[in-house]
Amino acid sequence: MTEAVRAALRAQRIELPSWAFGNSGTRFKVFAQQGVPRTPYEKIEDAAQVHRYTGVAPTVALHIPWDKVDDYTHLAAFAKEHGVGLGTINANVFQDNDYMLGSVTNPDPAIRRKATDHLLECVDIAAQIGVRDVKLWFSDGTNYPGQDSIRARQDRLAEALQETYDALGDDQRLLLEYKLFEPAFYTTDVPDWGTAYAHCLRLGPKAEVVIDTGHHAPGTNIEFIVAFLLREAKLGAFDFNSRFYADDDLMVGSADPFQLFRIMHEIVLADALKPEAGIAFMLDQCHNIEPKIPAQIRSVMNVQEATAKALLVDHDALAAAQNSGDVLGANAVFMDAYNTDVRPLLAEVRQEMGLEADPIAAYKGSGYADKIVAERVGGQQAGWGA
Ligand code: RM4
Ligand code: MN
Repeated sequence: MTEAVRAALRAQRIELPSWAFGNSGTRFKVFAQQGVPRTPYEKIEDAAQVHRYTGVAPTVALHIPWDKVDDYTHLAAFAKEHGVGLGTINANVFQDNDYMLGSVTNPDPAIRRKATDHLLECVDIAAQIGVRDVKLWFSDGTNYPGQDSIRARQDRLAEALQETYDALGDDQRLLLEYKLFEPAFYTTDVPDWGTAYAHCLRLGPKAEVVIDTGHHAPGTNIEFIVAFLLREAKLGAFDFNSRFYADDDLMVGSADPFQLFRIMHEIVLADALKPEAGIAFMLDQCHNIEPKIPAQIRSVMNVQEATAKALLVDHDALAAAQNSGDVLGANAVFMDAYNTDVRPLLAEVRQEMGLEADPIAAYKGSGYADKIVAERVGGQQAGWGA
């Protein structure tokens, strides 16, 4: 049992978002930090630090156009030299003036064309570097009743998704992400998992749903959505983060570590933790007031801790209690696992992997933070919209 748990923890993979390393903030203020990357290359250097001390974060998701470069194969080679690889390509059709009334659902066909062309560009970039997943999130929606036809917007969305889907290579996937609201406040065109699921179902097997943990109404039972989509083989990926109120993008496992454990329990039950199961576990976070690299390291550790606890659930005892109607017994088995301190186990797993037991201390001791502050002077820091 213990060796199986250790092996699963060693094999776990968590993808980092390039944008977590750039400056970010709220609509009120972005607090710039010293040493922040100025180019996609520097973001990859920082992401490589997270992998170096955790050993389980070997890929970096890109956001286009924030990470636009002339030569993606060169960027991929650079990543490889730094011990990491490029991951999911994220489309961005939410920051252009043309998209005020929507991107792929815009009433203007010329704007829809421009947006869909960007999605196709993302599929092409992914193909150039041999990346499997293209992730789509749309800010599209309306602010006022009557502003546009809810139903026509679904038709336009379906059309753009179909064209993008048709461009996918055999080994590629389209990942469709939903979000309850914001920036549109009255209707959102992909507001929930049901809408994303229905579109993916029509598209076919290469289209799957992304669950961003921050994109639900307060109190939503996310593990139910996880269990349902896993059963339908339509769960493609997670965007992990934490929320207290809305799309807060705080460190995963910080607001509600118990929820993260419950999610990982469904993953373990479905044997979907291993990379071959095809679920991409990504972070989608912004670090507005805390230093970014250690915040990413902490986030990876939080996912590892929830995963370790989920792996420790005694499934035989749980099934026996469930099947005999032992409500309290079943809950006790579940809570025993959650209440286990898995930090010593994870420290041992890291040492087995040739890493230091405490990744945060190891990073702090490396001097990297001072080095980037000294070296990265001048130039334009990366951040929202950069
Ligand atoms: C969106 C969504 C996407 C992410 C952007 C930055 O709210 O979560 O996944 O790419 O933000
Ligand atoms: Mn997301």
